[in-house]
Amino acid sequence: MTEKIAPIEQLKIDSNYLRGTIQQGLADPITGAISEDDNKLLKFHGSYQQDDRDVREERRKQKLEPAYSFMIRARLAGGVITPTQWLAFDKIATDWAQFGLRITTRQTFQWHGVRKPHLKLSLRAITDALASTIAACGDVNRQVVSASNPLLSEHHALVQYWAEQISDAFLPKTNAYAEIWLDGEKVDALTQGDEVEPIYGKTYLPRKFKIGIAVPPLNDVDVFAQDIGLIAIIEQDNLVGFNVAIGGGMGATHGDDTTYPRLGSVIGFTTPENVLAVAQAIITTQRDHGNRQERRYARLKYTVDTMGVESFKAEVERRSGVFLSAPRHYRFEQNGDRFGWVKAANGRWHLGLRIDSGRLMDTAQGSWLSGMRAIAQIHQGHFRLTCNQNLIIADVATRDKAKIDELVAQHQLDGYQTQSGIRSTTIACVALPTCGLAMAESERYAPVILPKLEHLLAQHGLTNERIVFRISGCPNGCSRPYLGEIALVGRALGRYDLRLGANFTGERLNVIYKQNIAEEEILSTLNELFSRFAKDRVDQEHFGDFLVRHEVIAQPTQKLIPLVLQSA
Ligand code: SRM
Ligand code: SF4
Repeated sequence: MTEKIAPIEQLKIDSNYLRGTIQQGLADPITGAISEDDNKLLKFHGSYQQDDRDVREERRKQKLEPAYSFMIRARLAGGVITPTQWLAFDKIATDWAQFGLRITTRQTFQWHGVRKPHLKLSLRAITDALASTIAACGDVNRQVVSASNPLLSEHHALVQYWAEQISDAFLPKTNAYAEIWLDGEKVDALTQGDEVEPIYGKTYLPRKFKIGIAVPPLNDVDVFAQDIGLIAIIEQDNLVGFNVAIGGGMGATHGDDTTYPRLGSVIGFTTPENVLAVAQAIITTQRDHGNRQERRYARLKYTVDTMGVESFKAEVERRSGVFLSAPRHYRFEQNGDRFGWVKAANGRWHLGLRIDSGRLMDTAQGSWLSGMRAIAQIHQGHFRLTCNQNLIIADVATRDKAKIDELVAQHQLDGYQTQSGIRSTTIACVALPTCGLAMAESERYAPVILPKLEHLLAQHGLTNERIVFRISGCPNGCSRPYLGEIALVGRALGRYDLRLGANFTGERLNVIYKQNIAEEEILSTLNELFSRFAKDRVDQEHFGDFLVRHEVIAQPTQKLIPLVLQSA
């Protein structure tokens, strides 16, 4: 007997290529919401219905419907945007959204709190700015993330080219997007040709799918957290190809050991010319072998573990006709961002700015929205969003640096100059009040816990120590917490699992050190470990490595990189 498919699979089949009744739902003035089924389909268009959880209970008592609104996510391959796009996005944030602009952990913008009547207007404004939101969420390949900064060297520019090629190659082909949001107008990159989905078919993929490209020595995309991680291999100053890692992913469920974070397995090397064929073979293998009965096992990582890495690789080679040769040597040095001015090979400048949890709003701590608007009005180059929720003002001529510096200082965007080591690496996911899955605070907890950690670190002379710190409001892991040297993963309001021991380069997962603890215990536990670290570390040893060497935590079980490569 064949197993029953998950309800969402039937919904996709019945949706007429992602149309459902979204259009009718948008036109219904009685409610601020759309139907549950349409909300599932809406994700494929790059938006989620949410409600303000801060007022949920109060509204329930008053017998009001929840305060519905929509989150919108842009699709920006490699996170590159122009000043004109910046100004258009800023206008959407100012006119129709509630919490400014938000840079995500996948190098794009989100807008939160957009009301139903403004949803179509916002998506239209995004496409008018020559961007889109298609397939920014949903069971499809999302935008491809890629190493910052695209203009730093010729290799970075080439890698950006490949990120765009791959991102475009796996866009859905349905006309539904143009029909619903653009009144049927054809927009070339969005609606190419006939309405068939040659790669996805009617049921698209079993689950979300993510691709990222890193350029060593910087693992700023967390390449081993991607369904497909591509590691650019540069030999004799040429981009000769990519090592291919498959089956990375972070999401897990508390108390369910059958779900787990996993680092990508490196299965081989391919040349740039073959990378699209290899990616397509991986995607279609997942399409055909991924679990469509149990959604919690539907990510590529479970398909890879069910089939076995070797069989999966053989299937990819068979489908693509490409032989994957032995992985080439590479070495990562860190997985966070760099800050301040960096001069590129072509003499142009790039300024890396740190943003608390990627949230761009005007607050007492900095006028991020108006400051960046003023910069976008005069900037001649590009902007680049990073996977660590930060921002690069890219491609600046030497003569324009002083003006940018002046605006940065004027709007208090210069915190990067004085930040502590731990602050420079911190990522916190959105969580409350918009995320429907949050169990604890994250973005709003970061400014509470960080000064306390900074205080402890200062007492041990560790203010400048860069320790990768991640907070997530639930185990889904949107801040990639399983790659934090220190991580807090939400269990309930005010309670977190404390995880320790990932490494500084994003190549080792951490493990749970203490479960379900509150702030006092988090701080006292870390205080003791910081004290030991300050006294007993050797040379430049990182915190996570120290904890493993001293067996404070067990050696994590999954070692992803064949040792032969690490020591090569
Ligand atoms: Fe995520 C779901 C926010 C990156 C793993 N994520 C969600 C939702 C949409 C909640 C929902 O399903 O109702 C969150 C919306 C919150 C809000 O109010 O905005 C959400 N995820 C985010 C963002 C905005 C976090 C951030 O602080 O920046 C990131 C948007 C990225 C983007 O631009 O596309 C974000 N999410 C990630 C990452 C990190 C990454 O991809 O590098 C992960 C871990 C990697 C992975 O996919 O394994 C991640 N998000 C999840 C999961 C768990 C998936 C799984 O395999 O179990 C969920 C839940 C789900 O899919 O059912 C989820
Ligand atoms: Fe929401 Fe959980 Fe993702 Fe945080 S990790 S944004 S709480 S789904």
